[in-house]
This record gives sequence, C-alpha cells and structure tokens, in this order.
Amino acid sequence: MTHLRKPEYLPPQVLDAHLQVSAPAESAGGLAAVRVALTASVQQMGVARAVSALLDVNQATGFDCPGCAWPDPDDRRSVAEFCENGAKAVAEEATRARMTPELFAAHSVDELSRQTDLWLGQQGRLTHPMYLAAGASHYAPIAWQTAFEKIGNRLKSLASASEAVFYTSGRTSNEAAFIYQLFVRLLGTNNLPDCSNMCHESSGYAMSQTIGSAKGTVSLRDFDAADCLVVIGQNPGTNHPRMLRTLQDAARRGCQIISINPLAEAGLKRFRDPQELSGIFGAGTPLATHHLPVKINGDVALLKGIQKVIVENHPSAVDREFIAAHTAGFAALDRDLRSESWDAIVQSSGIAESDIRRVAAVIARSRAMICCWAMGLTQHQNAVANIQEIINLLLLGGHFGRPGAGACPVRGHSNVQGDRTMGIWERPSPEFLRSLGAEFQFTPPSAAGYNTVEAIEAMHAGKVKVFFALGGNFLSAAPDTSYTASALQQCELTVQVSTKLNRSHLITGAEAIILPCLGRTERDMQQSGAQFVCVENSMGVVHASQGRLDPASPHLMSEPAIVAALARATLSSDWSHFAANYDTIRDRIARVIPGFENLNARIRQPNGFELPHPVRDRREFRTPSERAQFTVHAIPNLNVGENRFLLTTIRSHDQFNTSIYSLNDRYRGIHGGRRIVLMNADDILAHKLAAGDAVDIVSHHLGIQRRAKNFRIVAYEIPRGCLASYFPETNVLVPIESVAELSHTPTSKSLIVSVERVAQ
Ligand SMILES: Nc1nc2c(c(=O)[nH]1)N[C@H]1C(S)=C(S)[C@@H](COP(=O)(O)OP(=O)(O)OC[C@H]3O[C@@H](n4cnc5c(=O)[nH]c(N)nc54)[C@H](O)[C@@H]3O)O[C@H]1N2
Ligand SMILES: Nc1nc2c(c(=O)[nH]1)N[C@H]1C(S)=C(S)[C@@H](COP(=O)(O)OP(=O)(O)OC[C@H]3O[C@@H](n4cnc5c(=O)[nH]c(N)nc54)[C@H](O)[C@@H]3O)O[C@H]1N2
Ligand SMILES: [Mo]
Repeated sequence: MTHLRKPEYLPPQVLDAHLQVSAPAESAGGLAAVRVALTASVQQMGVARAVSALLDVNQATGFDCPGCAWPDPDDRRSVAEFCENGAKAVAEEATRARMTPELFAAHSVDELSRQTDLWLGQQGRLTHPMYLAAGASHYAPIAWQTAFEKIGNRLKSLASASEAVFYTSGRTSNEAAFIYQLFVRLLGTNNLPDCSNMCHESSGYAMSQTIGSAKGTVSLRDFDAADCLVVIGQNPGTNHPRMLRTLQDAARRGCQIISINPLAEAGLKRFRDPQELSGIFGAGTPLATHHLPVKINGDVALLKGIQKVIVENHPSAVDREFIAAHTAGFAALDRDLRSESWDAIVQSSGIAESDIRRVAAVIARSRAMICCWAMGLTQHQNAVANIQEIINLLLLGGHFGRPGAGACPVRGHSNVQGDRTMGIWERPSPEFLRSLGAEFQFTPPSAAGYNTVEAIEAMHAGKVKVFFALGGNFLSAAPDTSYTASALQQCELTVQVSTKLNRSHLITGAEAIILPCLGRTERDMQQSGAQFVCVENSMGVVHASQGRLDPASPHLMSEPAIVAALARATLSSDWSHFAANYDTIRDRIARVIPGFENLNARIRQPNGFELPHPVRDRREFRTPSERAQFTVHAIPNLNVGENRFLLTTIRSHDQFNTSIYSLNDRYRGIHGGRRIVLMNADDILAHKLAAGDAVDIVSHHLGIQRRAKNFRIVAYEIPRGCLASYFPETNVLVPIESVAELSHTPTSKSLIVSVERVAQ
C-alpha cells in the first residue's frame, strides 16, 4: 500500500548554528562532572525525584543503573557511587516530561520526524499504548487489550513463524528476556536479533573459537591484583565512567596502564575523582602510563608487533609451561610473528617501532595482565581477528585463570550479557534448546534465525511481515539508515515496546503500535505485590534490581507482563502466573540455564552471585581440542586510495547510543553541535580545507556512494588518514553488506569515505 506520509528517517541534516570548539580536556571527572550531573538530574526529575533516584542507583537493594554494564564493587555499595553519565541515564528515564496522547494528536508522524533526536527524547516518557493505522497521519491511543489482539491476530495469520522478527535491546531484564525467547520459540522461530549483533558479537565469536567461552574471564577483584592493564578501543571516561575509579586505584598501586586508541581520550589521561577533595581541587590522578595513537583498524598490526617483540626479544615472558599444558597452535604463531615485517607493522598501525618495543617491554614484565576492549575493536571487517590477537597476547604470557589476569570485553547495555545468557540469540546452542524443550515440553526450532543485518535484508526482500522490538531504536542504531528505513516500511506491522519516543516509532510498517513500559527506576506492582528483576553485569555477576519511583503513567505495563499478554493473545497460553509473580519465571530459569540453580534464594543475597566460568575458575578451555587456540591473522590491507579516509563512528559524552542528552561533548572540547568530523590538522592542510569548513561525508563501497550532509571540520589530534564522527548521524554511511567476517557486525568503525566541501 502507498504511504500518504513521507517521514524523515534521519534527523535534520543542517549545520549546527551554535557550534563552539575549544581545546580537549586534559582530565575527566572533577567538579564539572558533578555540576553537569546535578543540573541534568534536577532539570529533568525535580529535586525530590532526583535525590530519591540517585540514592538508589546501584545500591544492593536499589535498581541497576540503566547506563553501562560495568560491575559495582561489593564493598563500596553503601556509599552512593557517583557517575556523571549514570546520573544522566537515570534522568533520561525518570524525567517528569510526558509524551501524551494529546501531543501525539497535535503532531503528525511526519512533523515529529522533522525534529531532532534530542527533541524527540525531550518530549519525555510515553504514557499510553498508541496505534498508527494504515494510511493514518497521526498516532491515536489504543486499549492494551485491543493492541495485543491486533498483534496476536497478525502473528497467527502468518504463513510461517519465520515471517516475524523479534529484536531485543540490552536493557531487558533476565525475567522478561527469558519468557520472551520462550514465546518466540514456541511460536516456532529463532528470529531473535539483538543489539549484541551490532556490539560485542565479534568478541563472542573470537573468544568461543579460541578459549571456548564467549564471556570475559575476569572479576572486578582481579583489577586489584593486575600489574598491567591494556585499554584498547574503549572510551571509559564517557561510556563506563565507573571504571575510572578502578583505573585510579590501579594507577595508585603503580599498575601500568596502556591506552591504545586513535584519540587521546580525556578519561584515559587523568581522573579527578569527584568523591575526593583532591579530585575536585587538585590535578587528579594520571591514568594511562603509555598511550599508542594507533590508526583506525591498525590494531592487528600493532598487536602483532608487540607479540613479535615478546617472542623474539623477551623469551622469558613466554609462559612455556602454560602453553605446553593448555594451548594449541603456538608454533604456527611463533613462525608467523618472526616472519612479519616491521614495515608492514609500522605502516598499518601508524606507530613507530621504538614505541611498540617500549610498550612490549612493559607487557613482557607483567605477571598479571588484563586487556579491556569495546567497540573500537568489534566493529571492523576483521573484528574477530582483532580480538583473537588480544587472546594471543594474553595466551603468550599465560594470563588466563590466574588472579589479576584475563580478557575483559567491556559490555555496553546494562543487561546485554544477561539477555544472551537467557537465550536471546538467533543461533542458540543445541544444549540450550534441548534444556528449554525438556522444561516446557516442546521441540524448539533448530534452524538459525536472522541476526540484525540478515533481518534487515529479509525485511527489505519482503520476507518479513511483523517486526517486534523489545526496547531499543532499531532504525537509528542499525547500519545503512535509508536501506533499513525502507526495510521497516516493507512490514505489515511494526511494534515497539519503549520508554521514550524515538525515530523507530516514526519509520514504520503499514501499521504500527507503541507499547509503553516501565523503566528500571520504577516500582513494578503485580498481583502478588512489588516485583524485582535480575540482571548480569559485564563480569558474570547476577544481581537484583528494583525501582521505587512512581511509574511515569498509570497506564504502563512491565516488560514481563507485556510478554505474558502477548503469549496469551498469540498462543492462547495462560502466562498470568509469570506476570503475577516473577519468582515463577526465576524458578523456570533455574531449571533451564546452568549456573542459575536455586536462583530465587541466591538472587536475594545482598550482592547476588557470580556465575561459574570454566576458564577463570579452572583453566578449562571448552574448545573441541580442550585447549586454548592460538590463531594467525594477516595484517589487513588498509590502503583506502587517493583522497579517501577511514572514518570511525563514536559516541559523544552526552548521548546513550541513539538517545541524545545534549549537543555537547565536553571532554573533546565540542559544544553546541554534533554534526562535526574530527580531522588531523596536516590532512586539513593537505586537502586544502580549513577547520570550520562545511563538508558532506561520502562513503564508498562496491561502487555505491552514501552521503551524510553538512558536517563541520574540527582540527583534532587523530592519526593522519583517519576521521571520527558521531553515531547515529553517520549510520546512513554504513553499507548494509559491509559486515565483520563471522560475526556479521556492521563495520561502523572503519568506513571508507571522502569529504566534499559544500557551499555555505
Ligand atoms: N554514557 C554512555 N555510556 C554508554 C553508551 C553510551 O552511548 N553512552 N553506550 C553503551 C554501549 S551499548 C556500548 S557498546 C559501550 C560503548 O563503549 P565504547 O566502545 O567506549 O564506545 P565508542 O564511542 O563506540 O568508542 C570506541 C572507542 O574506540 C576508539 N576507536 C575507534 N576506532 C578504533 C580503532 O580502530 N582502534 C582502536 N584501538 N580504537 C578505536 C574511539 O576513539 C573510542 O575511544 O558503552 C556503553 N555505555
Ligand atoms: N554507527 C554506529 N552504529 C552503532 C554503534 C556504533 O558504535 N556506531 N553501536 C552499536 C551498539 S554497540 C549498540 S548496543 C546499538 C544500540 O542499539 P539499541 O539498543 O537498539 O539502541 P538504544 O539507543 O540503546 O535504544 C534507545 C531506546 O530504548 C528504549 N528504552 C530505554 N530503556 C528502556 C527499557 O527499560 N525498556 C524498553 N522496552 N525500552 C527502553 C527507549 O525508547 C530509547 O529510545 O547500536 C549500534 N549501532
Ligand atoms: Mo553496545
């Protein structure tokens, strides 16, 4: 059917009128962090709500911060742990602003789509279920019951369950995730793409193949025992600010901290702990002892260079005993490293041989090393290789299953790791399916479902009729925005379970439904009384989360209750007991998922419990050979051609993924605008451009050009040939076919682009 409206799939592509650029910060935290956090909190929540929410966040009896997945220290939970960006994430959810049916009546979908993402978020919490009829220009309220019937009837009418796709973002609790995947599998499909497909999927693949586990191998206590920390492709000052205190403690003990990043991020330079007087008035604690400004995607080369120095010049740093007892493939790696040329290493990494040797010597001395990484490594075509080079480096020194040592993929969304554990995965293991099928007496589908990119392609090809999202902002988070927009528009029905308005509500199938849900911070009253949920952090600790604030609207439902109602409407299953008392869900989780035995008792312990980890606990590698596997990777060819750059797409300090908190990126010295591109001063000169020039960014892939309009050039300390700009404004540049080998993660950290000056 033809659409009358033509909503915009991108925020307005106009130059920022009030952009101001100053020198990047030399430290993170300090008084500014406190001021910004308090202002955001009080402006959005009011004083009383702000105090109540901020005293409750990450406390043993409070709610899990909806920000990042960095763990909470057990012993320090008694004091409110301050985190600027945690406070902003809470304020974003606990805001007093409301997106009511009246506002939906006052603005057509088309009008809403012409607003910025910042504006959409500022309209506040969704208050009522809303329905966009086929051909209608405005959303109108719909009764919950009618909404579920519409969704259920549509799902029942499908020729096959594989014509439906069920996306999950990583804020969903374990309880909601567990019954959601159960519902989807009872329906008959594994079409369960999730944000992880765009995030740490590459880490999961890389680690499963080499160490036989997809999860990180360290606990928070290991950071107290490490003598060397490598932070690579991660910006903790912005995205995991609570990690700064861990880094500060380590730095004060004399632990070496190595930063590997094209940008010298403020949060890795110095930390001014706002909870200490010296942090507020003094210069703060220096963090990184070494910084290697690697070129974008130069990490394989750099990590190989470091390993080459170790095997050739520091033989005593190679843990021969560990390698003989627990690994396979060392001889091939050793041969490859020795034959690798320094020219290739230096050229691809952009780091001088002497600097690589200096850092390699530090690593060679380490007896307990942890490597932390995030999106700087996972979103490249060779992302799996990036992470496997980290695994090689750790294996060389025997840094597994030893206190203070291991692999630490720092997860993004606060429960993204838990959702996977609960079975949100398009490629579930046969053991998981067997266990699920035995408990619920059915035969779960065994064929792999669609991951995120495959789901978009299937929608585009007209193979998907219903798209359902439990949280997130699929349109803006996914690659190739214009392609994803037309994919969503091919669907008959798109449904979003959401807390706040976002662009995925505006680019829809023929019909669309918004189901507004409770957030983490809010009281969840069900038939049996107040409920809590549980989540798993980045280090495999499962703990409870319970909100206490008044719900944003009396019409909200919890995510578990929504899933239960969906099952009734679609499968005629009576899941009212699941919604009435989440203990009944946890009882089933305990029987299906290893490590969760006796969940209802253990989750009531103050700090929850730690899941077992075979590598961390017993040096047990569950690979086919029962050994950890060294892997050999060629240095990728990064020759992008004349007048082309590699662009990485990153987060500003004032956003949470696609939710924009403000137009500032304080640590990088950028205020009042997001349409900027960071460029090396020598490149600006060489290309006859000037800082402040307006340019379009154009990506080039398989002969196709994609354009993002109207960015300002900002001169910045970034390696030559490299550019950085913000996600999601640049997602329109990410080619749908450009994905990481094996993990299928969009390559949003290495796009081949040119910049074209635009007339002003
Ligand atoms: N406040 C806040 N917190 C968040 C989020 C948020 O948006 N806001 N998002 C959450 C989520 S879902 C995630 S996954 C995490 C993301 O956390 P990060 O991974 O820290 O986020 P990015 O901004 O994508 O930053 C990647 C870092 O990698 C660097 N980098 C880019 N390309 C390369 C490269 O080729 N090599 C190397 N070595 N480094 C590179 C960038 O300069 C940047 O410092 O944070 C989580 N926490
Ligand atoms: N170019 C580029 N693209 C990227 C990335 C990148 O670095 N560069 N990063 C990727 C990564 S790491 C990730 S994780 C994805 C993120 O992808 P998503 O997880 O899909 O996106 P978010 O922006 O986190 O989702 C925000 C929306 O979630 C809803 N929400 C918030 N809290 C709740 C809740 O408690 N329940 C429910 N039901 N809804 C809630 C709100 O309506 C909000 O608008 O983006 C990916 N896309
Ligand atoms: Mo993420």
